[in-house]
Amino acid sequence: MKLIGSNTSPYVRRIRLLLVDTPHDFVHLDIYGEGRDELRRNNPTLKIPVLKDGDQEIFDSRVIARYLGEKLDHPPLTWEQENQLTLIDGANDSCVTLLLAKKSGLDVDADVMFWNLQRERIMTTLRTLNAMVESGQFAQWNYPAICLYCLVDWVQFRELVDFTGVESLIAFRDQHRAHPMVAETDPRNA
Ligand SMILES: N[C@@H](CCC(=O)N[C@@H](CS)C(=O)NCC(=O)O)C(=O)O
Repeated sequence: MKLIGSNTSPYVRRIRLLLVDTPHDFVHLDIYGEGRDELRRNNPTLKIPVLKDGDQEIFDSRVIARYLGEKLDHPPLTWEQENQLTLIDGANDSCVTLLLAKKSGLDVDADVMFWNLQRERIMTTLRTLNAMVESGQFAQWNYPAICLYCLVDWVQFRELVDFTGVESLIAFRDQHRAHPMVAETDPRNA
């Protein structure tokens, strides 16, 4: 099995943590630089992660997780867990949008509808996730918890969000630093 991604992407990190006990090759690509041709060859959506298992190619972390879940005999996610992933992905997608806009030299703090919508979504989803953490819904180190960890740690690393009022997310992150492969996949070491 081969996982194509980058060593900073939170979407890739979640699959690396899911594959912790599964032998695989990890290929890091600089998707905005010299790795872009390789990305073009591997995924027309031009996004990472991509999983290759023999002749089977799988795009999108959510589908990769479902594929691996079936292959590795993990129990399927409950509808509540699917909703947790949708909340995490909602925040994560808007944060990626803000980061790419910043890297493009745009003023993401401007009071304009597009940036306001991203910031509003990020804060409504993070507040909901913060309350879920406080009510014990992320107590187990399972796939949704892995995804939340990767989101929070990456958002803090990229300095995209003020965590005032959602500090339980930081406490959650700090509690889970010691799990296998978490330190090895830290985007700060990329
Ligand atoms: N829904 C996708 C999102 C993946 C995604 O947005 N990955 C980012 C890297 S963190 C990416 O490839 N961005 C490239 C781009 O937006 O041009 C998934 O879950 O795999």
